[in-house]
Amino acid sequence: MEFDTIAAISTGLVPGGIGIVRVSGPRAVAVCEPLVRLRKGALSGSAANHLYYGKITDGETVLDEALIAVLKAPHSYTAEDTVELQCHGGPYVLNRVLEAVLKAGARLAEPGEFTKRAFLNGRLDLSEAEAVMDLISSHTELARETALKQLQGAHSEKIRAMRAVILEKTAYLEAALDDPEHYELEGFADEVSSAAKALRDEIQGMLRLADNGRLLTEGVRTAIIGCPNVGKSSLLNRLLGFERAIVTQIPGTTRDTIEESVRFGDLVLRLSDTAGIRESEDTVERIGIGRAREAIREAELILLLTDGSKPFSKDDEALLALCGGKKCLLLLNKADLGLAETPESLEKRLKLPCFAVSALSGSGLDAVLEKIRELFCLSEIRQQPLIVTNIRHKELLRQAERSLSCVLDTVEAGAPEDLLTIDLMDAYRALGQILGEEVEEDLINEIFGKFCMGK
Ligand SMILES: Nc1nc2c(ncn2[C@@H]2O[C@H](COP(=O)(O)OP(=O)(O)OP(=O)(O)O)[C@@H](O)[C@H]2O)c(=O)[nH]1
Ligand SMILES: [Mg+2]
Repeated sequence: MEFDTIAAISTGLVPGGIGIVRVSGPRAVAVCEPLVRLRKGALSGSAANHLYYGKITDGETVLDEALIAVLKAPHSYTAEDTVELQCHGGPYVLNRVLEAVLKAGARLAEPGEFTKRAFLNGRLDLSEAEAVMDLISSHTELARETALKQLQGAHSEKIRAMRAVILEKTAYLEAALDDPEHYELEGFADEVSSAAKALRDEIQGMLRLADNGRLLTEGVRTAIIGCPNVGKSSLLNRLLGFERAIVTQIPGTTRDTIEESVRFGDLVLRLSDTAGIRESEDTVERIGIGRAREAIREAELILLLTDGSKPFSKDDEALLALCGGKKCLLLLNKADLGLAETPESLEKRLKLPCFAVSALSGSGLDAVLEKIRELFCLSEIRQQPLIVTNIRHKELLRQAERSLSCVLDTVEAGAPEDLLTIDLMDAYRALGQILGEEVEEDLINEIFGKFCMGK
């Protein structure tokens, strides 16, 4: 495939020590040649994979001093000839250098286009290329680890291994159907069935962890809810470690939903502190209460807070009913004032995990965080060699799972063997699309379009 030569600023557009203008394509060296003044010789005569010190010029004007890296295909990020101009990291300087490069004949790269080239040139498969974006946007150790494993091909390897099994079975089936004299089909359906079952189990395992994996890389959407004045905003502030929300002794203090993210080691919570829920005449408060209900709907975890120094009330009970079907923890706050009921007795009665806490002193909160880790299988996930976080991959895994289920049904029903190959090939194709095989161009453009500029 023949491409044109593209350029972009590959580092962030904020002042920094260095900033890089990357130029990639068959004419990368030719485009940069007239702009670069080395101490000795010309850029075209320079050795590959070396760094050179030189000046970047635009006509007579010296724009910057830079280190210039010349990388020759296929040993570069894009697998094409690449020149990296490592300039001073000021947005204005970098823009001037980029302009000069464009004037010299390069085209401005689209977002993600360098990575797209790496994919189209076969250096990365699609799953690996997508991992680049995940790595750039990772905020947690788990997200970073997962993205890097994916980038290094762990996912692709597993998918390829699964496809190899499917292909082998399909090939035998096809051959046997074509040439029944030389290939034995007797008992083969059972063999296909056990292979399909093993693959389906593996995929189901991946999907199960995928849901939790996403929560842990993006953060668990957590709503703090409760009646007015029970200490919701105090809890938010305590978890954040600073006074984010206003706390007063007046019920109805919080009117709007407040959202903040906080990290405890590997656990990331996207907390929303909500207005205390009660019947209210006050218009602003009523709107706030509506938002609190919405926060419950969107939450993946609910921390239902009560004033533990008072008995569990009818109002608390009504709120608990709102949380039906969600992961929910009951926190008996203000434990420092003495508890009206023990967490153990409430836990038995309400059948949900209860904790005595104090937003004032912070006591009891470590146990709550530990419980959340347990609820979302954090330690189990950490031990997994592989977690699928990409939504596109998940959908394709689901498709493959469905096709394999059809294979099992066909064998079960004793239907003719040629029906098996259709579903086997569907599963094969769905898995292939994770790697970028048989993927439509539009989809490729959409995937890379989500990348940042210069990547
Ligand atoms: N003793 C004690 N007081 C607390 C604790 N947590 C909160 N309070 C007090 O309870 C009152 C209400 O606290 P907030 O955090 O504003 O309660 P809230 O649930 O956000 O209230 P609304 O926003 O009005 O619904 C304040 O006077 C806090 O100082 C606690 O753990 N122990
Ligand atoms: Mg509040």
